[in-house]
Amino acid sequence: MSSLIPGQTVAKHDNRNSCWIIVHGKVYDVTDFLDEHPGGSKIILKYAGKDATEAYEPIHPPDAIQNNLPIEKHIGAVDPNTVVKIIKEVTEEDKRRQVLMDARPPLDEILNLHDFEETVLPAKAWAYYSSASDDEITIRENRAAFQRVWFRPRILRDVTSVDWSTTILGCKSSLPVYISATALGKLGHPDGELNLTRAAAKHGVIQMIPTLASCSFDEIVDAAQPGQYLFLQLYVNRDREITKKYVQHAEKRGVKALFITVDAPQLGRREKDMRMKFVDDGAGAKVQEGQSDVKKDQGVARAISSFIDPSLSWKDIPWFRSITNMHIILKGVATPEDAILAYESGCQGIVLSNHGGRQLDTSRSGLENLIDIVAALKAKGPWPNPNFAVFVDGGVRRASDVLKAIALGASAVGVGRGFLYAFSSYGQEGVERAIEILRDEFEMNMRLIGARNISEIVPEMVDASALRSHASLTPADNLYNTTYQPLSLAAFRNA
Ligand code: 173
Repeated sequence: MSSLIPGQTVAKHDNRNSCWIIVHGKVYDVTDFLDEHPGGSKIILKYAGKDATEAYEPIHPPDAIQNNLPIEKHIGAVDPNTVVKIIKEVTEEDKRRQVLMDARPPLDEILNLHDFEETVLPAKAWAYYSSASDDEITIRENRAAFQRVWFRPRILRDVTSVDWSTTILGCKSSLPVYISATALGKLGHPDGELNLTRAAAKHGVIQMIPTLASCSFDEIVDAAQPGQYLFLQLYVNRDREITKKYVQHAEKRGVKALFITVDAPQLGRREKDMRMKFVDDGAGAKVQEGQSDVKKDQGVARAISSFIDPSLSWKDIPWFRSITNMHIILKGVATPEDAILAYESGCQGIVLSNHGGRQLDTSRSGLENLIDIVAALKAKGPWPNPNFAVFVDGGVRRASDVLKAIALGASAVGVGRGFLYAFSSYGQEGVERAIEILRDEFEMNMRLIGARNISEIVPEMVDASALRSHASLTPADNLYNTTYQPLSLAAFRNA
């Protein structure tokens, strides 16, 4: 066994010509990697010769450095007794957050999913999570679309007992809702995605694990209870061997379905997130000074997404089928043409999604696309089709939103940000509270529309005639509008 490296030795490698950093107790020589770092070299140099774990952790998959840095650059384990503890400076932003955390409403006063969105989040997390692409038209349309669908409730049906549980891709679920994948959970809460795993276990909800989780895949699966159902969201790597290993490992560990993201060959420009770079303490400040080594047009997400393969195509689907027996679902389908291609290529389902408004701005909502897509699928095969599921996500905050999607043909609905905000502000308990709120809303709404179980929610229970009318007037969505922060223009200096 090689001996431990003294912190003093590491500290000598504190510059561009020789740059070592410590991450999770291991020493790495990143000198040759400096110029390749997607987030720029300045941010690494800030930690040259020091422990970078705290800065590294929330925005890198845990094994990123082991997997990407050549093995000869792995110097060894540091002697923990010799590392100068970096006392994290308490910033104004940390103080602001603490004040907000202390002033949070108690959980029992949180009455709906919007309540979780009041910005208790660190500014960086909020910018990354809440942002959407370009003018953020689609993210707002995702909510507005639900408001253009109206209920046609049925009465006098003895709704003493109502049951909103269902089966999603063969997996029992206490809600017709699954937790959709969102990246970088530790930006919002130190336990990251594990908050979701633990809450999902307690309440019989299915979690979709993101490829770019802050926790490692195995940490998440290890935190799950025996028999707990998990899905996996997949970003496909340019190196297919990496993807193959990842997918097969997931299958071995019991994941039931693979949701391949197909709407992100390049990440959308999320300007709130990009602007955050300019106020960041590290790399961002340097950008302001006009240094060129940080790619200015990158927010957090773009900086870590360079492995995603834009050449992914329909030709790859048989390959996925050949490497796994998991259900294969395409996440990010928006047209009947592609829905039919997915069906004919042997997938087990699709998610009608615009990636929470974070990809192609002014793309239509999943809910609106559902109408044409269901019509096209009906013309092709049995409906509902037990072998082909149609999911919707984007803008879901209420059980009534979910019921509308189900009435129009969705099997279940994904909620991403709603749960993300819940754990960012309140940890696991927040997620549990969010699930309870949805459960209460399902109970009430099912009774009020006259459906005793999911199969009684039928198209006739909604009037979607206004859904296609993007100009129709709807009452203002006050809760959403209150937490929505308008985009802003570039800031003047010292103005
Ligand atoms: O929407 C996203 O931010 C996202 O999907 C993503 C993609 C790559 C890296 C991080 C997040």
